[in-house]
Amino acid sequence: MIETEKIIEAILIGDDDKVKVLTLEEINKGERAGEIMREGLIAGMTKVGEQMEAEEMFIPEVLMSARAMSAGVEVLKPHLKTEDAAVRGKVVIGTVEGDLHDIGKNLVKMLIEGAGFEVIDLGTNVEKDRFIKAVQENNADILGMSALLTTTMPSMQVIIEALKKAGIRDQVKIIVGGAPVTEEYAQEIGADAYGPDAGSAVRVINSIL
Ligand code: B1M
Repeated sequence: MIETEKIIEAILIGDDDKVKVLTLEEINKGERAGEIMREGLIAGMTKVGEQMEAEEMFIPEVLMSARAMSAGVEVLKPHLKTEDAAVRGKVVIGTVEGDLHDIGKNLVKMLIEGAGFEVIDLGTNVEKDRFIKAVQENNADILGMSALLTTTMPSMQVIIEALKKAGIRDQVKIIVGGAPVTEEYAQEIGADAYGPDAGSAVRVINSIL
């Protein structure tokens, strides 16, 4: 059984070394990487979010927790990758303008790469022209956009409209995700797909290509 409470606690106090050690212990015990991710690391960040909302945690502590989670993700990375190494398509991905959240986007990127796609990661705070340029220059099959703030979600629609204006909307499939994004919202703004989490994002990409 995964020692979820210990991992969650280590994330809450932002102890990256401890998260690394605990994650490794679970792997060595034979626990599945995806489950350690969900029940330990993501559950830890969910608690961080709750405490942030209740003003029991503040930005510097949240950043330490984020760093601790990333330390665990690094341990899990090789175990999450599949053996499918053939390049199956090109994916341009980024977090939209005004938004600096990248933990979820990085997880999605990691799993997409693991599924055999080439990923061009534009990072965070990506404004529309950079998305459009990257789609054009790389002749991308998929454009993935992440947003974690209700205030930055509308950028996704702005980018889709800009792709239409540039005449390249139909050349690329668009998937959107991030905590405030929903299936309904994805449809409303004209995206092709919505990914509620990293695992589903890979499944959805496979199904829309
Ligand atoms: Co921020 N933050 N934050 N934050 N932060 C949230 C999002 C918030 C919900 C916290 C809260 O109040 N409860 C809240 C947003 C409220 C809202 O808009 N409704 C919030 C706020 C308000 C803010 C600031 C405005 C705070 C301030 O300054 N006053 C500020 C904004 C900065 C900015 O972006 N301009 C801010 C800053 C930060 C930090 C920098 C401190 C840090 C980010 C560090 C980093 O990313 N490098 C941070 C963090 C860590 C969080 C919480 C606690 C955790 C986010 C996270 O990493 N979750 C978050 C609360 C929460 O979500 N519980 C919060 C773990 C991650 C694995 O999940 O990102 O949801 P998630 O990704 C999932 C899915 O959503 C999906 O798959 C992923 C894996 O399963 N997914 C996709 C994501 N992208 C996808 C793309 C896809 C498909 C699926 O296709 C392309």
